[in-house]
Amino acid sequence: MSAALHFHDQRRTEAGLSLRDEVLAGFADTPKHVAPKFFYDRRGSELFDSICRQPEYYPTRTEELILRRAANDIAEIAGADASLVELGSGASRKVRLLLEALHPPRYLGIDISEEFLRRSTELLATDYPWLEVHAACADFSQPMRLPEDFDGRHPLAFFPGSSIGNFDPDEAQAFLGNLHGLLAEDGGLLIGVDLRKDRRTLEAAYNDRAGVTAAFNLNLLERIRRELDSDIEPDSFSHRAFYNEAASRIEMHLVSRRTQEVRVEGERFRFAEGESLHTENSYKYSVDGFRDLARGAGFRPLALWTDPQGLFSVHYLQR
Ligand code: AVJ
Repeated sequence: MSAALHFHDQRRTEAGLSLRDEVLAGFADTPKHVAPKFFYDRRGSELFDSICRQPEYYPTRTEELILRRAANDIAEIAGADASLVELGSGASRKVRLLLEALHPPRYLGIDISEEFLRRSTELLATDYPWLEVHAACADFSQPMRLPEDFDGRHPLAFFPGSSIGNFDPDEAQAFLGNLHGLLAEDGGLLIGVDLRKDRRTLEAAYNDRAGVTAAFNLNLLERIRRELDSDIEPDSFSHRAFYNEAASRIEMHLVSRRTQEVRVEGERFRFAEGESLHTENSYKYSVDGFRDLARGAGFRPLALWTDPQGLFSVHYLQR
C-alpha cells in the first residue's frame, strides 16, 4: 500500500508528555490550567483538522494561499538540496504546497499524535514516491535532536499554523533559540505567524458557529475521562474564548457551570461556579514584533509574505 516510512519514536514520558502529571499539577494551581499540547489525542487532532475548515477560522486557508503563491520564492531562497523538517505536521497538508516547488531529497514530519502522524506521513510517501519520508513522534516543546539523516544536512525547518503562538513570547524566543541551535549553519526556518487584528475577526475564529472549537476545547475533558481515573463531566463545563488585547492573545478557557468537586487519580479538586480552567493562549504578532523576537533568538529575517488583507504572515528566517 504505502512506500517505506522511516519512523523515529522520540517520545519521552518523563519530559512533559504525561497527561496525568500535567492535570494533577495544573488543577492544583491557581488559576487552574492545562497546556494546549494535550488537546491533540486522535480525536483532538481530528477536531483541529475540522476547525481548519470552518469559515470563521481564517488562519489555515490564508496561510495556504500565501504558501501557494510564495512556493517558488521559498524554493529559490532555500536552495535545491534542503531537507524539509516540519514541526507539528498534523495532517501534513500544508507541506504539499511546497513539495513540488522545493523538491527536497527528504522530509521529516514531527508530531505529538502518533496515529495521526503515521497515517498522514504514509499518505505523503504514497503520493510523492520520489521523496524519502521520515516521521518522528516527539514533543517539540521539549529539547530534541534531529535524526541522523537530517543532522547537519542543510535543513529547512517548517513551522506553520502559528503554533508558535501557543508559547508565551519569552518561551517562544527560547524555543526559537533551541531551533536555531538545532539547525546547521546554512539552515533556515519557514514559520507561519498569525497577525494582530480586530477583535471581531479574532473572536469569531475561536467561536465558530458550528461549535467545533468548543468541542475541541471540551475534548480535553473527555480525554481526561478516557485516559485517567477521573469522574470529570465535560457537560458541566463550557467553552470560552476571547481576545486579551493587552496581552495580544486569544485565551481559551473551560468554565465550570456549577460549583463541583472533580476527582482525578484519587485526588479531589474543587471548581467554583464560573471558575475557569485555562487551556490555551494563542499569541498574535505584528510583523516587526515577530522579527524582533526572531532576531533575539539569533535568526536573521530574510523574507516575508502576507495576504492582501494582512491577516497572516509567513517569515523566512536564516540561521
Ligand atoms: C494550532 C495553536 C495555531 O491557536 O489558532 C485553533 C489552535 N485553538 N482553535 C490556534 C487552535 C483553537 C491553533 N494553533
